[in-house]
Amino acid sequence: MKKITTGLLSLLLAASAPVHAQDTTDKANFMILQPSDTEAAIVRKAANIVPTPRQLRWQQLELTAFFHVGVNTFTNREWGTGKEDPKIFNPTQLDARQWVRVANEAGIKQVILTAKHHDGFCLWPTATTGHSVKSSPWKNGQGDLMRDVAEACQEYGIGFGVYLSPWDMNSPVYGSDAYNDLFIEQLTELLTNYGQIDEVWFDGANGEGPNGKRQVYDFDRWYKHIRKLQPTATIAIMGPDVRWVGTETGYGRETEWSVVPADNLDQNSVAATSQQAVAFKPAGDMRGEVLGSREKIRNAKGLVWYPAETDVSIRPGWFYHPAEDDKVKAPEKLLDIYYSSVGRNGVLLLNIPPDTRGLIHESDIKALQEWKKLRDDTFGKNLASGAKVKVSGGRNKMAILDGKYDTHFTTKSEKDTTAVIELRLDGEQTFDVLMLQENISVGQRIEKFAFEYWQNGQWQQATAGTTVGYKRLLRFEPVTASKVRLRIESSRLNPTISEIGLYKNALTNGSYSAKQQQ
Ligand code: FUL
Repeated sequence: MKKITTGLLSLLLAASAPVHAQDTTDKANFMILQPSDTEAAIVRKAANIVPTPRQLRWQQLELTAFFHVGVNTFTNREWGTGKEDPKIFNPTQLDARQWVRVANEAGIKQVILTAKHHDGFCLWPTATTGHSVKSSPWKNGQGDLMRDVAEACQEYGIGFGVYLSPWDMNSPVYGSDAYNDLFIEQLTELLTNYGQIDEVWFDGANGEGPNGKRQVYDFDRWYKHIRKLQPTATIAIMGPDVRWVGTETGYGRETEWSVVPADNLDQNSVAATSQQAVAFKPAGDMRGEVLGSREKIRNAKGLVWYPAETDVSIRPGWFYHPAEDDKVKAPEKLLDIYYSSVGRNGVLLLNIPPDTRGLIHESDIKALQEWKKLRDDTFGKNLASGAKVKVSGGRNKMAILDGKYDTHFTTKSEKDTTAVIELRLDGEQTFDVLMLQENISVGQRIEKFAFEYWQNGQWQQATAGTTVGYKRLLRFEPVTASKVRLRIESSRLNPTISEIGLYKNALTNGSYSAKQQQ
């Protein structure tokens, strides 16, 4: 575990974040703050920072999966050494369609394959090294796991991403300029031979190679190359589009701003109009409690849309270990993680490691199926649908119940930064989950809200929160009422609400207490 943490710690030393062209309106993916900007001007800028199309697509996936597989699967290790004999890679029943089918049936919308982990073993028949599936007995050296997973994703209609470890314990050129060239070649193979690639995931680990040397990674060059070959792919973690949430527990922040300070935006980069042209390395700790509060943005030099991805494994380890077959996370735990990742303005990246047969193990399948059922049973019926909506003032109030993310309610003018939305429900309803969504293509704005129900002649608070973002889920003790209201108490500019949902958690005793136990 310590080693993993060390790997992620190095993210902070060299992470990169996005720079994209500013458009002619007052909306942009990033903004420079001027010394003359008043606090109000800074808050206004923050409220007008929006995701790029690739970030918006990624955010709407909500659920994504990792497949960690490689030589470690066969050595029963978490990190390899780079000295493994490729002959140990010998899954006898490998079926990538089964992996993707299991993920798809669990409602997962995109999967990421560890094409190369830190040990350097490549799961595709690369021309850059013999240390690959080509030298393994699997399919007599004729196999290509990238191809198998890519084809399965196409068949099931889900996204496909690639994890390529910058750290390579096997490559003889690691630690020299030649390695940066080799890495470019590996990217070229992965990004040109397998159709559309939707995410490129870079971990921050930077250890020693076979010569005892460390590599200076040429991230900027790699980003430009990825933008050229797969312009719609998000570059995650050690990349400009998606940030690591800061933990591997599956639990994101209660207050999660997708707009965060970027102190080293460079004026020349900002002037550039091409998305491919620029990238910068954000300074500072991206693991703090709240990253984008007014206090945090007040003294920033720039602001950028840099949303959080919450990665966690369904098992204690990232790779398959037989001893963990009975340690697969329970469906209830996965549900709690769902509330605390997707429900906290994040995208969940759930690792499901294939076993030595080359299959997703039965224990994992069972947990995923039951998790999906819990979500379906909870979210299948919006108890707010059919409600009569009354607002304190504003436009398009019925958009909050039309089931369409792209339409939203907002207040009359930019200056109206509070709102009350009252719902007269279709009769008395019992519920214990609130779902809120802001339309992030307009910006992330809500800073404080409370949700109340009418009982005994007065309003009582069911729950309250700070940020909403793309999606916010909040659990509370079951409430029975026919009238509820959302009070938006503070927003950076006119707030938007795309959707409101009220649900009854399928777990009658457990969901709320599970949350309390965290
Ligand atoms: C970490 C790696 O060191 C782990 O092995 C795993 O791949 C995880 C997702 O990222 O940094």
